[in-house]
Amino acid sequence: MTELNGALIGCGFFAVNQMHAWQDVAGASIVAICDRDPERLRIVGDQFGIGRRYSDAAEMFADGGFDFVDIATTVQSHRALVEMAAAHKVPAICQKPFAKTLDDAKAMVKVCAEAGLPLMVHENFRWQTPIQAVKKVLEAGTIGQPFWGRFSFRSGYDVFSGQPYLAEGERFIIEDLGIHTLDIARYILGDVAALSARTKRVNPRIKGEDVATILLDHENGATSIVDVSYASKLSTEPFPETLIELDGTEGSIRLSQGYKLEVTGKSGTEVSDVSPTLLSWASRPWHNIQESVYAIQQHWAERLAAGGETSTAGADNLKTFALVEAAYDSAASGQTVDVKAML
Ligand code: NAD
Ligand code: 89Y
Repeated sequence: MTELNGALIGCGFFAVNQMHAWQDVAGASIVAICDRDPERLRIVGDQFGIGRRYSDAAEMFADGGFDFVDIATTVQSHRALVEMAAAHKVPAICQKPFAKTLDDAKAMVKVCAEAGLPLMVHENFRWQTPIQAVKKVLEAGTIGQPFWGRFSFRSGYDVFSGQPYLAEGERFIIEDLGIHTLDIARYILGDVAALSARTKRVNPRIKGEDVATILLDHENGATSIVDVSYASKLSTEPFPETLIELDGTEGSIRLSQGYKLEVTGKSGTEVSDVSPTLLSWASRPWHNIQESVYAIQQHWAERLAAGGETSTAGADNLKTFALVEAAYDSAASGQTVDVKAML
C-alpha cells in the first residue's frame, strides 16, 4: 500500500488516541501537526516525534505536503477547518460532533462534494468490536427481522476531569455521547423517520442535560429506545459500554455489561465474549473506544487509497446529526419531530 501522509489539527485530550492509532495504521502516518496552544503542540510533537509543527492551520495548509487532514479540535472550529481543507483540495476527517448546527453540517458536506473530496466524520463507536459483533449476528439473519431495540449508555464516570468543556455547554449528553448511541441505533436498525425525546439535568455542577430518553421510529417499521445518562450510580461502572437489546421475529440479541453477547435463535442460545482488544498503547476502561479509533482510521486509509465512500462519510453523518437536533427540538417542545423533513 502507498504511504499516505496526514496532518492533524488539534493536539488535545482525544487527539493523543488518534496519534497512537495513526502509528498502528497500515498505509498512513502523520507528518505535520497543528495546535494554537503551544504547550499542547510541544507535548504531542515530542511524544510522537513530529517535526513539522504549526500554531496556525492556514499556514500549515499553505505549506502543504500532506494527502489528508485529521481535524481533532472541538466543534467550534470544525466548519472553518473543513472549508479550509476543501479550499486546498485536501480530503478531511472531522471529529464529532460534526458541526454546531445541521445547516453548518450540510454546508460542510456540500463544499467537499463540490470539490470532489472525501470527507469522513470520526464517528468511531460503530467500529467498536462489540457493536460490530451485534451487526454481524443481525446480518446473518439468526434473529429474523428485528422489530424492537434498546441502545443504552448509562454511567456515572467522571468525564469532566479530562474534558472540562463538557460541563460548560448549554447542551451536553445528547450532543457529546448520545450522538454515538444514536449513530449505533441507525447503524443497527436503519434510518429514522421520527423521534421524541425527554431530557433532564441531574448533576447540579454542569450546565447541560446529563440524562436523555429518546424514542425512535425507524423507516423499516422497527421501534427503538436510545437512553443515555452520566448520572447513573451503578454497582459496577460500565463506562464506556453501549448495551444493546434487540428482539426479532426469530430470536433476540442481548449485549450486556462485561461485553457478553447472548444470541437466541431457532436452535437455542449462544453466549460469547465480544471484549475489545487491549491495544499496546490503550488503557482500561477506554480501550473499547481506543480500539475503534484505530479501526476507523485504518478504514479511512484503505478507502482513501482504493477509492470509495467511508462508512461514516459526511453525507451519512447528516442523518445522525439530524437525530441530535431533533432530540433537542423534541425535548424543548414535547412534540414528536419529523426527522426526514430536516434532511
Ligand atoms: P481538547 O479541548 O482537549 O483539544 C482540542 C485542541 O484543539 C486544543 O488543544 C485546542 O488548542 C485545539 N484547537 C482548537 N481550535 C483550534 C484551531 N482552530 N486551530 C488549531 N488548534 C485548535 O478537546 P478534546 O477533548 O480532545 O476533544 C476534541 C474533539 O474530540 C471534540 O469534538 C470531542 O467531542 C471529540 N471526542 C471524540 C471522542 C470519540 O470517541 N470520537 C472522544 C472524546 C472526544
Ligand atoms: O466526548 C465523548 C465521546 O465522544 O466519547 C466519550 C466521551 O469522551 C465522553 O462522553
